[in-house]
Amino acid sequence: MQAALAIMAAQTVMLSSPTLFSQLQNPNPHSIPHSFFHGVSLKLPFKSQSMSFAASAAAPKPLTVVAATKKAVAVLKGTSSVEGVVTLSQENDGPTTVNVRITGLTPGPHGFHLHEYGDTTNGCISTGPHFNPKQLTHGAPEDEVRHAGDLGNIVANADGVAEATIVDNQIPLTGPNAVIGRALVVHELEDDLGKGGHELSLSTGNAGGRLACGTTKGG
Ligand SMILES: [Cu+2]
Ligand SMILES: [Zn+2]
Repeated sequence: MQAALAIMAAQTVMLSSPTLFSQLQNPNPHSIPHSFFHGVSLKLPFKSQSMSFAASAAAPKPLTVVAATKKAVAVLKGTSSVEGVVTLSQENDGPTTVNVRITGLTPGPHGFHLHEYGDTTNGCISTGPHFNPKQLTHGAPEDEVRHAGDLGNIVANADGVAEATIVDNQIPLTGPNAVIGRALVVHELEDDLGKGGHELSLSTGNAGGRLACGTTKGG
């Protein structure tokens, strides 16, 4: 088992490194450092991070063998003509980048949130409240006190098209608070970001009805 893993890892390193690959093509077998495979085979630990270190040490350039990018997508639909596609991606433990394109909106700002449930059985109402694992009140994306799902507003242009790129630290695609299997929702009205003084400001931002929603699915 250990040997098999080491061979697999060595193959990964070989395939990922043009220099090593060309060395393997070289008819002169002495051009391959003998110690190289021994070093990898014997020292390679099972943790992928250490593998990255071992690979970097053996190769002339840093490798991206273990740079894990997680992706997800949500297709938003509703009862009106509002629809859209949202893609999410996260590299390792970094922030999540959310790319939004929604059409059919009235021009201007619309609340945009990640809601708790991926359930759309009874339309967007089934997606429940804003995703809120820390049990805080509603706020702006840049606020300390906010729901994790508070992504602020997206703004539709005169053609009713809203395009945005949101980078956020509270909606990871892995781990205990991963947002796969939840839902993205676009609202009728502007989200007041908790500051509107309305009775709904601290729960929903008083953003009105749910125009379209879609479950976040891992890719
Ligand atoms: Cu919402
Ligand atoms: Zn909220």
